[in-house]
Amino acid sequence: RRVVAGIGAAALASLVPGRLRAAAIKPDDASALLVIDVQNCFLPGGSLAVKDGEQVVPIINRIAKSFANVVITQDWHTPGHISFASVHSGKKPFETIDLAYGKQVLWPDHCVQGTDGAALSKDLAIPQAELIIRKGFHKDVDSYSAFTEADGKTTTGLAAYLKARKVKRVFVAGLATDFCVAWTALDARKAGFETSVVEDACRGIDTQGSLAKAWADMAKAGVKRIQSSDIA
Ligand code: VGL
Ligand code: ZN
Repeated sequence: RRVVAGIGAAALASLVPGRLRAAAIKPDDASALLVIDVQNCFLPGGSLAVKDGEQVVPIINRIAKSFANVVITQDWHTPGHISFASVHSGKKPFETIDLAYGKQVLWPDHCVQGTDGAALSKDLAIPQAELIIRKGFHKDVDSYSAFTEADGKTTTGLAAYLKARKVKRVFVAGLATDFCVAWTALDARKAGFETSVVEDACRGIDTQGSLAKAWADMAKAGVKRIQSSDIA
């Protein structure tokens, strides 16, 4: 005889910690999906390829069908951008430097304006997307976030756009979890949006503990961590 009687296997499974399924989320007209930096440079063969980055594309295409409002971002750097290791003598990619606005991770050259590497993945299929927002186009300032540049004050206009469209909730997906996705989600909270990151619709770079730190910072800021299967 089983120890636990009178409870079905499915109900029992739902009691196992970590197995609790969130109630299905149905995006409404006040919800927007932010699709972050699904660009060739961050995909296999790209100059700053994120491991398994291509796996987010079909997931994003699927969940995007549930959203009336979709905003896509593009990292969009000048040649010789300050975030490129190649412009700092003696520095290599993934090292850091101190800039006027704070600590900056240095990257391989990537997402240079107008190049094929900066183009959105040709497999991204979100025809109803309403806005493509470009960021990181000031040569001396980086911008991981889709809302505010790394100087902490120059805005991209995205918060004002979303508020004008009466958006209250944002869902963030794309590349990379620990940089542009996380910074976008944190700024979304600062701007007063209910914010969820769709974990399996993102992949991370994970340099010097950045992925764990990003999830900790997001949890502290009240960003919800959800899965694509939670979205109806
Ligand atoms: C990103 C590093 C440099 C990102 C952009 O999209 O997460 N990461 N530029
Ligand atoms: Zn960049």
